[in-house]
Amino acid sequence: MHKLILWGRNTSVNVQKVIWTLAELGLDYERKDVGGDFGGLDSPDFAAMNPNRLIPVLQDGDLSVWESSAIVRYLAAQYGAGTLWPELPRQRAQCDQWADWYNTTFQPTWLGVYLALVLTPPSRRDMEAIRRGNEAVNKGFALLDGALAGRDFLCGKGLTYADILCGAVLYRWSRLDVERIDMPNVDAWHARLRTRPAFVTGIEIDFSAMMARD
Ligand SMILES: N[C@@H](CCC(=O)N[C@@H](CS)C(=O)NCC(=O)O)C(=O)O
Repeated sequence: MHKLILWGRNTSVNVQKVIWTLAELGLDYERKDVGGDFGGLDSPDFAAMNPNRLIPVLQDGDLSVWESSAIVRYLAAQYGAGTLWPELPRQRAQCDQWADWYNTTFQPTWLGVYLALVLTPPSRRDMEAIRRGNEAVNKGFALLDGALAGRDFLCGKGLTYADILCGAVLYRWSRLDVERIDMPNVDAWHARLRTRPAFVTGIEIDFSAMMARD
């Protein structure tokens, strides 16, 4: 069987979603460090795989896929039918609802706060904008907390691609100095995810070197 190749540095949360998925599925793959200080996104070869010139990119034989959600869904559908990829369209609709909400609403919200905090030196931070952004993030966490009441995972009893797409932020967010709401169901979900070796190896990657300093 040909080897899967994942392009992207492991400090990118979008790459981490794919690393976590590959590990959950027990797939053998090679990861190539590109992006950030590694560079490599401007080469013609990379553009041929991803004309949008961002990471992650997955190669599976002659197939190249970019956009982390598309990659996670592809891997789940191709290699995780019945587990990460629920069989029934009505179950997948629930997963897609969370996946699309995460992509269109939640990630842009938390990423704004993250970039304003982590990639901005302390003396140049706009703390009022950070506070307002964090309020919106907490509304997202409140939504997740309500959805997780009485269930182990977002779409039922087992881990699906919805948990991977929405849960990849949890480690990063837990390391930031921000005001949090009380969210016992999200905390329990996070604790549950932390029992999975694939989560720990894929997601809990120190990013302190990326923090901007004065
Ligand atoms: N929506 C895209 C976003 C991809 C993206 O913004 N990737 C960032 C890393 S998280 C990137 O390639 N940045 C340039 C770099 O790392 O050099 C996805 O989910 O894959």
